[in-house]
Amino acid sequence: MMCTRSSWAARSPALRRSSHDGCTTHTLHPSTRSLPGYHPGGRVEGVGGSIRRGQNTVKLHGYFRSSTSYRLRIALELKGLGYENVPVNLLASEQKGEAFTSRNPFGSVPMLEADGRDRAQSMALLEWLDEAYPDKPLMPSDIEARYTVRELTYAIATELHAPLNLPVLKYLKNEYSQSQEAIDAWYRHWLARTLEPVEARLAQLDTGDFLLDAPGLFETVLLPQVYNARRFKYDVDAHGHIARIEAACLALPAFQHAHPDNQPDNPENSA
Ligand SMILES: N[C@@H](CCC(=O)N[C@@H](CS)C(=O)NCC(=O)O)C(=O)O
Repeated sequence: MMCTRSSWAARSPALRRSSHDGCTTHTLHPSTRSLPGYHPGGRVEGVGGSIRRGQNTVKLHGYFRSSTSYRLRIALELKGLGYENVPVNLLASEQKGEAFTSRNPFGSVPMLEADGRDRAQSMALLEWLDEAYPDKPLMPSDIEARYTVRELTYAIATELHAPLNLPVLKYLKNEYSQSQEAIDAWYRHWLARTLEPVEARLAQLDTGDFLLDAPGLFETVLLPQVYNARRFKYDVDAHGHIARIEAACLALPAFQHAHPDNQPDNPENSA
């Protein structure tokens, strides 16, 4: 029999992490921010009190609409960690320039500059952040609950994000001469293929506002994908559990601060 949310709790108290809203004292004033180019050497924007390990301030090199950068912003906010935001303009292909690829050979965002290293790959980064900054963990301590979080999170990160990534969409358009209509259909096809089983699993688990009792790794990876799904006019509301978790997350300051609408490199926020 499938383990429900309530039976988990009864069998495994470790599942019930202490609740926190991920609220930090950061105040964002997007409208007062400029739209900087990629200036990796300089401080572009401070957000709240930056975390320091050793002598280094953590810097997040990202793009406001990048779902993988959005993951990192949510995680940093949930953990209450300040950071410097270094915008990388994907539309200007700054991620492919020598200044960036000499530091991150993947040529993609996010890149986290932390502890004297330039770190790439969002899932590795999320796991590293949780290990390096264990306060307000993104993962529960119970092994079965950790498995559940990973099952759902990695379905989204590996099966959903990969075929919907911008270089894939560009390749379909430029190399295979696909119309925007065909690309939109591709996008919705792959969304459904993963969001439907995720929704079914959430129903089996009888989830509430969050997968567990506070947002963690799953919500950190889910929310950016749901944001993209809505941009592509996918009917997210047909998935009741996913839509409810989305609404509960968006009500929290941590998710609001991390949202693409509130980023300094969002052109809507330039004066
Ligand atoms: N597997 C990588 C994927 C990163 C990724 O695809 N980033 C996108 C933005 S969401 C990007 O930089 N795209 C520009 C490009 O690849 O040229 C990760 O999880 O960090």
